[in-house]
Amino acid sequence: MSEFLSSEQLMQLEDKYGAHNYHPLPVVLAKGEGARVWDVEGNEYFDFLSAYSAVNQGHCHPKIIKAMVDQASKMTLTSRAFFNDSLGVYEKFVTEYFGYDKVLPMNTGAEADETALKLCRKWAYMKKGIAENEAKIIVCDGNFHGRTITIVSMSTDPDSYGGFGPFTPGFIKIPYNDLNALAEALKDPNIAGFLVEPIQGEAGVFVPDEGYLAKASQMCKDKNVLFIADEVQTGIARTGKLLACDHENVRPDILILGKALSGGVYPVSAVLADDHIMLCIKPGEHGSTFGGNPVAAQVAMAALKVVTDEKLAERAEYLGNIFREELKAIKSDMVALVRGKGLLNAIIIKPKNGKEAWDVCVKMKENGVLAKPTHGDIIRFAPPLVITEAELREAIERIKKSILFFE
Ligand code: IF1
Repeated sequence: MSEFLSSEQLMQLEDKYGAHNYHPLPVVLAKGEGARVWDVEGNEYFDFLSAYSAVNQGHCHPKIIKAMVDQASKMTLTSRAFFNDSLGVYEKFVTEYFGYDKVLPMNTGAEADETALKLCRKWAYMKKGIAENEAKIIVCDGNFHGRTITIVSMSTDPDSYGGFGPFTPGFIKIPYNDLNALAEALKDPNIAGFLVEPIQGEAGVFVPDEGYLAKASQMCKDKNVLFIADEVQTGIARTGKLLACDHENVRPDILILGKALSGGVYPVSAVLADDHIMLCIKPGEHGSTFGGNPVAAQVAMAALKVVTDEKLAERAEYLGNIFREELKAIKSDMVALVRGKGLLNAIIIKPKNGKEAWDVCVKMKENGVLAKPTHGDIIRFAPPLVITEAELREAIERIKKSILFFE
């Protein structure tokens, strides 16, 4: 094999040797720094996906990389059979950072969601007094929480669940952003929890009505039902606050974090809750070989310090307003709708002359902006939060040019 493989050759390798569970944009990335990435041929792009909001702190943030390299050269993994000298320090840091009694460390978002579901069920039996195996958890149509069997059992997207049955029982599906449906579902005394994304990401950055989260959380409290927020994608400054729930001063009973908890450097996820909930899980009842490992602990602390030090929430708020304003001003009937919060945004593309969101993304790629369509007609825009205003404005010009190309 030659030393340098072209984009074409690398794409062929993935096609030939990798499972076909993705359909990527035809760009092969080799390097990243801040809001910019480069393909193997050296072409430069603005990254407007940020690995689905994992890279909020920017690609290869030097402080996060240093934390990882320093720790990796000392000790990488002990398992939880033994203590390690990073975990407790991280647990103190992360619980104080988000304001909870306890954290349960995992690796991926899906694992953290699964953990939250198990914790909620355990609490239902130990504390709420629901009869064994009768607990139900309310979820929303259009949700995305990951890819495991139990998680796809909650999904209403046939691409996610189709062909993967039989499914895990115990979930009640209601429409998102519908408080009447929630009130109706909450009448069942066997409801243990309500699992919700503060903004639905996969559904195309669907922002619920103002007041939805606050009212939903209060309704859960009234019924002694746990309000469980999946902030895997919306959390860690993405929407202009540390958590998307902060926009409505909602404090979830169980908080689920992933992705940018590590700045996209390493798989780090977490479930946070207070003692009366978290201590329902006892030794031996849940865990993970890699969860809470020393590298993850050091990386997450560094990643969260960057969020504070570089005021990433404030940046997301400020830059997001510019971004939506400028995109709404594009004079093209292909732009049917612009929506989002902070730097988590999307546009709905109305097809024109047979050209749709995919074609716009291919054109944007040619013009140096990377984003990915979802559901055929939606393009998500989520640059790293460290993007400068000048970079953002340059990227907006490229996005405009790409859309106007089809006029
Ligand atoms: C893929 C979408 C984003 C998530 C929320 C849990 C997880 C995710 C709210 C699971 C993951 C991802 C995974 C990624 C695509 C992606 C995604 F398009 F599907 F909806 F971000 F927008 N909760 N989201 O958004 O986290 O186990 O992956 O660490 O390729 O599946 P994970």
